[in-house]
Amino acid sequence: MFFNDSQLAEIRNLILHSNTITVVTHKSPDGDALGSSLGLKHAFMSLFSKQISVIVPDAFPESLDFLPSSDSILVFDVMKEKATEVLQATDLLFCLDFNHPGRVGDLEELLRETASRCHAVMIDHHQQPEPFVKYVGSQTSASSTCEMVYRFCRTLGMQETPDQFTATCLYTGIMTDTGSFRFSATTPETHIIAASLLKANIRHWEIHEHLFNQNSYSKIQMWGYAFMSKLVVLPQYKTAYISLSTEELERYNYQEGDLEGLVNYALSITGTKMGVLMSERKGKIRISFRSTGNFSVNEFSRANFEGGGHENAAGGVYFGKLDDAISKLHQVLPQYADKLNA
Ligand SMILES: [Mn+2]
Repeated sequence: MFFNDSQLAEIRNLILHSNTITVVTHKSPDGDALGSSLGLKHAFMSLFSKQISVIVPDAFPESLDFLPSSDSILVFDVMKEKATEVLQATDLLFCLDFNHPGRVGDLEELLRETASRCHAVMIDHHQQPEPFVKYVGSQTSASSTCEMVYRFCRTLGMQETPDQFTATCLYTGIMTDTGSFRFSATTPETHIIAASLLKANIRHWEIHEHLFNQNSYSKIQMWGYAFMSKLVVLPQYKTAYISLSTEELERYNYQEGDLEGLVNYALSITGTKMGVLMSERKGKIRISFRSTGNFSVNEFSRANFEGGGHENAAGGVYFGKLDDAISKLHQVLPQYADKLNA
């Protein structure tokens, strides 16, 4: 367990005596971010009859609309006033699926303020946590934050098989963050937890359907275009990358989440050790890194693209033009040639 017994006792006490509990998760929230946040919300409802507010920095993909109570989420970008009001009234804050205040975008200042003013708990599985809260629940080996939230709630008295709403949320995050149970962080324990969640009679095939079988025609066309015209393979560095400009995204009617998973195809090319996806958003370049084996994209992104994450999956950013971001990638790769070819 990522909290010791005395921390757990303190946190339980805080939950019991708090009037306003709020969950915040990271920017561009994914299945694990939303699943853990809404999962905690539903679990606390059953366990303590407590209402939790969930705040996300910006919009989430429509494919996650099916999550129970997703309509109650406050999106900071478009509901600044209400979200600020809630955070200012918060006396217990949960930070889920991120470990650095820089991961919440425009919400950062307000988050730092709230975290320093009230009691705050982090539950997260990314590398190198920054201890900006008192209770740092970090386990970098965990498959997902949802798996951690499951174990956390179990210590608070949750049944092995929780209610259907909680189970749906937690299953979604475990499934998406493990790449449908195939990434190396998937353990026997992960499967045991998933099995316990399935016993709540959740409709797991529908979850899969929502997440992976709802592609728009324009998205599939964009992926085809990316593969045909925008995929660059650099065999000398065992690296493949895809870059997409705002103009290209708009040409294919880009919707939030449309690029989810695309980077894995760059990595899937035989002989490739690192896959990179760069996309131009509002004047900055958002970057996804994936790797296999012992090449750490966490370190690579931290050193060159102001990001980080996991050893084999990380995010980054470049402030400038897309062409310059590509040049920077070409420029730094030679320093990593040995590691990439090891
Ligand atoms: Mn996660």
